[in-house]
Amino acid sequence: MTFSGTAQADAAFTVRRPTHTTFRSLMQPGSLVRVAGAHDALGGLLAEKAGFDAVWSSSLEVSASRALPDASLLTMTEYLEAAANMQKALSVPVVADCDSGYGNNANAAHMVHEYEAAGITAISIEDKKFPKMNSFADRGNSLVDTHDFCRKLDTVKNAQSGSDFFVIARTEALINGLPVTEALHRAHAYEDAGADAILIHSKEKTNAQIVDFLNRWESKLPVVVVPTTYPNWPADAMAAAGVSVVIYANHGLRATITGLRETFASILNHGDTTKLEDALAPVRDVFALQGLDTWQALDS
Ligand code: SPV
Ligand code: MG
Repeated sequence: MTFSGTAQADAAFTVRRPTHTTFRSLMQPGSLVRVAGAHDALGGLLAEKAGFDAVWSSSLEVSASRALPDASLLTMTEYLEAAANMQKALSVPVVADCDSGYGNNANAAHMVHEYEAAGITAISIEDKKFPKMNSFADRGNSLVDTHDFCRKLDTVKNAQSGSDFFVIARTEALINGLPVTEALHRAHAYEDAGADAILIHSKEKTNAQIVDFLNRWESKLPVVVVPTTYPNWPADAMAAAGVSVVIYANHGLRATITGLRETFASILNHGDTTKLEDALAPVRDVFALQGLDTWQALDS
């Protein structure tokens, strides 16, 4: 095909990365922002196409995708690469799970510079000591002193260059068996230190602890929840209870594990793939997710 030089032809020969919204722009009073966990661009894209407002670059998922525990084994650079690769493919914002900030205050400041430069508009840091362990692991974490975490938050907020960058302060007080009063005390202190939202995490089997927290939360600062162990809480009820952001942190990963296990077992057990074909995404579907037509047009 010869290049015609018209505006129409230009459009046909263009591939552009999507431009993405900021996480802060999603925060509207009274509305619930729904976020899905992922560990790569394809998982993030499927969440976006399903209608999620944002994607959580989960430390559990990213480390599991390397078949490693979520225990500060990967470096900041490796987590950043995963988050940045997701953001490059998406129009919705990525919320990067930055664990405890990858070290001391200096590490956390450097982290902000790097994440912001990579186009990430929201991060979460938690009040665990480095190295951290996943919140649901039997051998848990110790928390940093409230004052020390406030200094880290203050450092992080002062390290950002744009006003849009959004910092979620996550308290693990309930995870560590401390009472709701301690979680509230920490959350209010983190607000005073400059946090843009509070993530209150719990490993209880019901939402009772979180509802108690919300009822006693004397602030307009958005509250973020991660209902992994208390799944029985519909989104509209969550919003009515005062939740601003819900993160379904690892459901994509767990569905992938189930799907791959069943698929691989079926192939070996049946001797061929006929039992699976109807349930599998066609290769054309893979091509569509890759944007193959648009890329092929560049050299056609
Ligand atoms: C993650 O998805 O990595 C989280 C949530 O931080 S949790 O696994 O519950 O700690
Ligand atoms: Mg995590």
